Amino acid sequence: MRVRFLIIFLLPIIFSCSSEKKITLPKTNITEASIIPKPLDVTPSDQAFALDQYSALIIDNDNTGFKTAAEFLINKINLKTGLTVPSSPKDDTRSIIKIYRSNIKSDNEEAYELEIKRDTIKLTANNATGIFRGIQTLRQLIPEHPNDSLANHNIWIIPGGKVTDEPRFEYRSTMLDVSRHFFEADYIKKYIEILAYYKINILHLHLSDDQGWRIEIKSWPRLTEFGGSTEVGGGQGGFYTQEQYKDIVAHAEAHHITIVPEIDMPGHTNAASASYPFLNGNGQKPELYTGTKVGFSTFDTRSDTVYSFIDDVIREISSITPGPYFHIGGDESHVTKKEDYLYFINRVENIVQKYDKRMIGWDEVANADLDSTSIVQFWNDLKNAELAVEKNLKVILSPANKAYLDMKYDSLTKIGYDWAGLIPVDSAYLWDPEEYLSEKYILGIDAPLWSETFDSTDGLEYLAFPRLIGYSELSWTTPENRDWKNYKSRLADQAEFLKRMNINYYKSPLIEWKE
Ligand code: TNX
Repeated sequence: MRVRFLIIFLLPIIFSCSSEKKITLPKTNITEASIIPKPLDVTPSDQAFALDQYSALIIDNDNTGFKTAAEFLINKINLKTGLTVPSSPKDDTRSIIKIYRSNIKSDNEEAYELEIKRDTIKLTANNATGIFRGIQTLRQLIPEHPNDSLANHNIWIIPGGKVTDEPRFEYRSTMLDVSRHFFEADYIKKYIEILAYYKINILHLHLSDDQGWRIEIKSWPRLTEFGGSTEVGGGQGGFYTQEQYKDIVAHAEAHHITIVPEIDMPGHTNAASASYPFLNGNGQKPELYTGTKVGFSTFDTRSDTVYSFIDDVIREISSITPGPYFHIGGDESHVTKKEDYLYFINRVENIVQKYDKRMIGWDEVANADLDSTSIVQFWNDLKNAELAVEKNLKVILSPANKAYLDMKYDSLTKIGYDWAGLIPVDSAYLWDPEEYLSEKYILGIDAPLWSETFDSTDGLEYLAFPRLIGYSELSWTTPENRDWKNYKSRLADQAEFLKRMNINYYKSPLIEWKE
């Protein structure tokens, strides 16, 4: 009995210890891997890669961006598997992840190629951003659980084959409203980490609204001291100091994500006017506002002092924002006369350009005589988006009835709105940007999360996930590569990652979650 046990159970283990190379890995199929967003092209091979304690990493490039990306990968592998992958081969190294620059065919800034073979993984791109995107694909290919029956140690089996990938759109964004309810900088940093995993490359922060001003402006301190002191429902609000904002920006940069700051004006400005009453020009001193109605406030659009205030705000924020964009809001200015509104948008556009930024505004701004570099963000009125196209401007798509993360999933959802409709997980995914405009005018997609209806990060995550994951695929993946049934099963496989990250996602009954 004993001898038999030895032969049957121990011999294979002894054998595998003495020559690990002989381990036969189970068959894999990379085309069935649950990568989101789905890559442009995936070709399978039958040689899987064994990630284990004998794996190492090599970067043949001293470009710091490449090194930082490689360190990021080593850290994420460690968090997921517990392995410490050395950054150069050792005597016992048997498999190698190689990261290097090569002139891959695509000239897309974010393109990468990933080749997975028995003993090597090669990740190549023209620049560090491409490498970083490719790293996310690799992370997603590492199984959550090791195989512990092949040898006397754990092995994470990565399916073999080749991935050639690049995004469809350059602007793949989500917006977070930190004005209606405030969310701390540390939380924003965690959020950024999740966005990066799904290759989202823009985080648009809605930093001011009627209910609160959330970014320190050194030349106008009452904006945050007073204007930031409350929020919807009367909570204590809050704001980011410039140091905290810089920290968010740096964390985003480390994840190859650009922060787009928004100061919403001339409407949605009650918190600013409550702090400095000259801004509204109507002689009244507004109270702080903790309700949810919109469209009642406006700046005085004919006052030079107001424009020098705006100059200060845009100058200070631009100086700590490395990204190319500045969002001026411009929506729902219901109490601003049309001619005043148009005049205002043009003057503010000039200020944005003076600080070397490219202006973005909600779709109403298309009615102004805009510079060809300015961008219109469609949310509500398709006529405005079409007007932008007539003017040859680029458009960001955020159709409220498809892409608003604050819409309820169904009638039972306890938080969120339904003014633009209910958005279950399938209809959030099942549309194409070209239903609205032809592709050449579309810069990308932004999925906004307005925060009137929740004050906790649990609420935030419940509305954002899993829909945001679908928007990442809509903005990265070509229409030919998108398919609801296929997406749905890849989404089901995200459950373990979301759980490990402690994300309070909505367990939509449309998905057979694999927890
Ligand atoms: C419309 S979208 C707004 C926001 C609200 C949102 C609520 C847009 C440009 N304006 O002020 O928070 O609806 O869903």
